[in-house]
Amino acid sequence: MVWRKNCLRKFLSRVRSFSHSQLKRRKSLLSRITEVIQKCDSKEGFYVGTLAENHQNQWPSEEDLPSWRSTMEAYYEKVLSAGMKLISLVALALNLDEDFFQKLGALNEPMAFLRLLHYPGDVDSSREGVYGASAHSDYGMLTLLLTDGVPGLQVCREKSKQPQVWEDVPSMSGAFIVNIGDMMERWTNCLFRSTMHRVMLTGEERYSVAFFVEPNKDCIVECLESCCSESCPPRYRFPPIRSSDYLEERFRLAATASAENHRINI
Ligand SMILES: O=C(O)CCC(=O)C(=O)O
Repeated sequence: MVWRKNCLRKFLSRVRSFSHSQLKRRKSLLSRITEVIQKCDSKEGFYVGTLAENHQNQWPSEEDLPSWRSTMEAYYEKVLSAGMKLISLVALALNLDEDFFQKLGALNEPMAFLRLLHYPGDVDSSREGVYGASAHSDYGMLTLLLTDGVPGLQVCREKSKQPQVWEDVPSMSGAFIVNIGDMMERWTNCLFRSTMHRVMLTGEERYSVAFFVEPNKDCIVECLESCCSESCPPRYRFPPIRSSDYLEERFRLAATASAENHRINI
């Protein structure tokens, strides 16, 4: 998916401006944390949740970063609308109506969120287990990822095979990288596989912006009829689940794993 390059370049410079405004505070925090934690992801992120009326987003002040909030909100709306179009294409590819996921109620109040990411260039990546972002797949329907062109992102096409083979993802100026998420994998009974990916540290500072399209919280995610047959029955490991229950469980597991790593390495 290709957008006007200039527009995306300008947007990334606004993302950097926030990161720089936080630099002093972050540097002292990061050096304290990396003294005690050996094995961790070194990414730093600013999250923007849904823009619905009662959202709990916290923004830098207008005085510190003029028009920053409005830039992020405009980006959020535009990328959400691009994401919805992509989801219509997924529906068509599955021989469903293009508004299938809308009719299902998956997209009337999507729990989409934006993650502005910074990977520091000065983290010692020689130790085993230190990544920009360790291997994972995204949880939702799909993710639109914008990067600043600095390498580091890798994908593993055959995620269940061992040993895993990782390929660099080349960056294309003005284009988004689109990753399928785990809920889409459940819906499609693995016809659309979620993308296992990670970010390696290269010694060069890197910025990226991930936009996660997650379905409405009450939506039930279950194998679509058009994606199963006698020869391809619904996978037993994918029973129907409410979208927000699924997300909560994944966030809980991620937090537990991260706490485990910290305990082991302190
Ligand atoms: O920074 C990137 O290129 C990937 C980000 C990512 O994988 C994530 O936020 O889940």
